[in-house]
This record gives sequence, structure tokens and C-alpha cells, in this order.
Amino acid sequence: MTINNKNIALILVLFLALFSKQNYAQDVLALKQLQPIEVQAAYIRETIPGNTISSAYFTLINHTKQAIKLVSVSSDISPRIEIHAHTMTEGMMKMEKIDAISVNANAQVLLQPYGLHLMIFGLKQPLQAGHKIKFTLHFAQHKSIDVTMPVQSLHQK
Ligand SMILES: [Cu+2]
Repeated sequence: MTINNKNIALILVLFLALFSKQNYAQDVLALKQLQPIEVQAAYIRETIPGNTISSAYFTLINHTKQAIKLVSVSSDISPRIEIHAHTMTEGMMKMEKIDAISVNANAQVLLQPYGLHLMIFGLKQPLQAGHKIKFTLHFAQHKSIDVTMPVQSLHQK
């Protein structure tokens, strides 16, 4: 009986692929468990032609045993990013700047159209669907986290 080197090589490659895939899955899991603050479903709106304003939305999840407070957001794309809320004033829907978004221990807060959102002013360049934008979220008593948000087309909901 002869040993086929080709077959051995193939088995080795398959084995390595499986092994590394498993390791990768474990790494992702470990990373998730290590993140006390998580951001999900983040996106920023494509700009309307001629406009330099946009808004961004996401779910902010607090896995810690203490309340957290998002106090500001920064990004290279804009000199001014504000946290906004929509309020009803005399039957009119208005938005206003707020100082922070608090998230209770083991809770989450949704930033969504007609609710809490980030308002991005003075965009240096138009935002086009498919692009990815990096933001840094700053917290009162927690280290900042980086979030990459895809630009969503205006035609999407
Ligand atoms: Cu706003």
C-alpha cells in the first residue's frame, strides 16, 4: 500500500480549516463576552444632495451591573455631533439637544427615527450608501468605544 501525499495534504488542509474556524468562533464569542457595552443595528443616513446634516441610529446595550451614560459622540466626518430627542410641545413634534442618554444596568436604549438619535452637523463630504463611518462613543464613567456605522440609502426605511 502506498501513501498518497496529495491525500494527506488535503486532509491536513481540511483539518486546519476546521480547526482555525473553530478558534475563530471562540474568539468572537470571547470578544462579545468581554464587551460590557454593545452597539447593534447602527446606521447613519445618506445625505440629501446639497445638505450637510445627517442622523444616526443604533441600539445601545449595557451588559454591566451599573447604569451607563452616553455623553458625547465624535467622528472625523463632522465637527459637531449632538444627542437629540424628539418631544411633543403643544401638539408639535420637535427635536431638541439633550445632554446624555442613560442606560440602566442590563438594559438597552433604542435610537430610532422620531425618537432619540444622533444629529451630525457640518459634514465635510456627502455620505453615500455603502460607505462605512467610524464613530467614537464617549461615556461618563466608562472608556470610549468605537463603532463603525454603514451609510444607509434614503430610499430604505
Ligand atoms: Cu435631531
